[in-house]
Amino acid sequence: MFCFQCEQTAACTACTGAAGVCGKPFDVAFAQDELTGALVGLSRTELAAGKRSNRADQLIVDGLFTCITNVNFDKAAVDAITAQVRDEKNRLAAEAGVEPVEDLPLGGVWSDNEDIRSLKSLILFGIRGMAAYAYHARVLGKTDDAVDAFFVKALAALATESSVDVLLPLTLEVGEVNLKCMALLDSANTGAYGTPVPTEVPLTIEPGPFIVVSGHDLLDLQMILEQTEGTGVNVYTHGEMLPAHGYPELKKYPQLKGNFGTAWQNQQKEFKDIPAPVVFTTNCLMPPRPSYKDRVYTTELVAFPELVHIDEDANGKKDFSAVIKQAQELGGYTEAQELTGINGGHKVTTGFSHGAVLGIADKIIDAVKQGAIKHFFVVGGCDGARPGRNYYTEFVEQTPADSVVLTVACGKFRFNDLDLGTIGGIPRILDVGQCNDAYGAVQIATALAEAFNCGVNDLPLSFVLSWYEQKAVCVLLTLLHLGIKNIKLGPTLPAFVSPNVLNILVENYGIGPIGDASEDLAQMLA
Ligand code: SF4
Ligand code: SF3
Repeated sequence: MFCFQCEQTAACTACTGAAGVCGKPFDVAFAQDELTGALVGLSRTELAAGKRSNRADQLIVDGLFTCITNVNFDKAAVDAITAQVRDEKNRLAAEAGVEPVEDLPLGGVWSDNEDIRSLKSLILFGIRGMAAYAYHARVLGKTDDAVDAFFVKALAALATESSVDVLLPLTLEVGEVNLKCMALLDSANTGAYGTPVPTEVPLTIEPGPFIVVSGHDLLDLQMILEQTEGTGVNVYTHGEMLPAHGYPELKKYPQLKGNFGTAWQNQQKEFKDIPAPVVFTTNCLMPPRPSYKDRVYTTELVAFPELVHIDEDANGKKDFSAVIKQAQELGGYTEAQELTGINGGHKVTTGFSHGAVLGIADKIIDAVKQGAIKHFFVVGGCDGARPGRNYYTEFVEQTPADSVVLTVACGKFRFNDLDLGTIGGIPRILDVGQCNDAYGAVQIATALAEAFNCGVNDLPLSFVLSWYEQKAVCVLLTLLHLGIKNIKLGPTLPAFVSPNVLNILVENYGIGPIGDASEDLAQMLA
């Protein structure tokens, strides 16, 4: 196998053995390459036919999302999508009277000249990330033709383009289109569930049966909340589901009690002993240990052999009664469990969406004018297992008292339980939401720049990002597309960025690796 798409790739180079560091076996890695190659064949056939189909749009989103790290470990599930992709390709070709284009063997991409391989990887991994966002918008009934058309263009380019001059602008176009895609998801989420409001989320688990819901998909959480009503079963978010607490249409359910656990990499330890089932709606699923395997459920594109997978029926509804029944049988705790975050805090806050923050924009702008707020930091991105990630806790702890930290994605669990106080009633840590809510962080930054009549790069604002999987790749490309300079990235730089491509990023955008937290901070404040 060959896979180097995530931050924990073996020896910071590539996973090439019998299984990846994430636990993905070689046969699943091959199946995912085959699926991706089939998506390229489908896309090229659509271009030859001069038309797309809804079915193909859906399959492309599904196929790309399936290959994201920690989503799908089930070869049969991957192969089933590949078969549907090929069927749709042949159907489309026959309908249009063109020859179906052959699938692309991905081995050729992995063994290409390192700069071409690097740019194609940025494009492929970026659109995989973007597909996850398109998927969540799609389940809420929202699509954007420009986004779906771009998947086709980018996939086809993996086979047809081989020059830096074409691939480099296409890489930045991933960022441009991903901005549209994040905006689409933002409107889908706020349209369905309202504009998030600042919300305090307890970390205490109350007595009685409960379910833990992980991942990014708010529709799944909504269905679980509807189905647990009146059952006596409480619901706790986990990982990237935490920001759900801020949405009015989700927080209205009294059984949505709080958040359990921290970021994904701690799940094998955290899930081991809980008397409750866990539902994974997206990444990041780790191979479940035998001690809790019978309590883990998957849905959507998440799959792992032998775990119970909950599929939707013809009306798009899912039946979570097996999960609810198991929660009742396990019974939960008999006494309240006062759990804490990584730093010992008993609660966290979320819901500082762009809608909520821009609602108090006057207050923030006044605080800046009066010198009460001197600097903003966006500290966001994925968490992960590498020890160097303590950087992000140290960094946030050391930010000065006259600064505000905006955060998105699961990396926040390194510091979101810290009590850094408030500035004129504004909390110093503002959780904007999930990784896709990087869109909200961008909206906030743009509004600040407008208020001060300057560019985003002229603001006292610094970006400190952590990455793990492919959604971080598309978000990073969006920030580069917006011309944001001097981003610090860690804990390591992606293995798929070649020295020449890195040089381009450094020269044009001043992007650089994280170093020592206090030195980096001093440099940003200078
Ligand atoms: Fe390795 Fe990451 Fe690929 Fe898993 S997703 S096989 S850890 S590079
Ligand atoms: Fe986390 Fe897996 Fe990336 Fe949406 S849940 S950010 S790592």
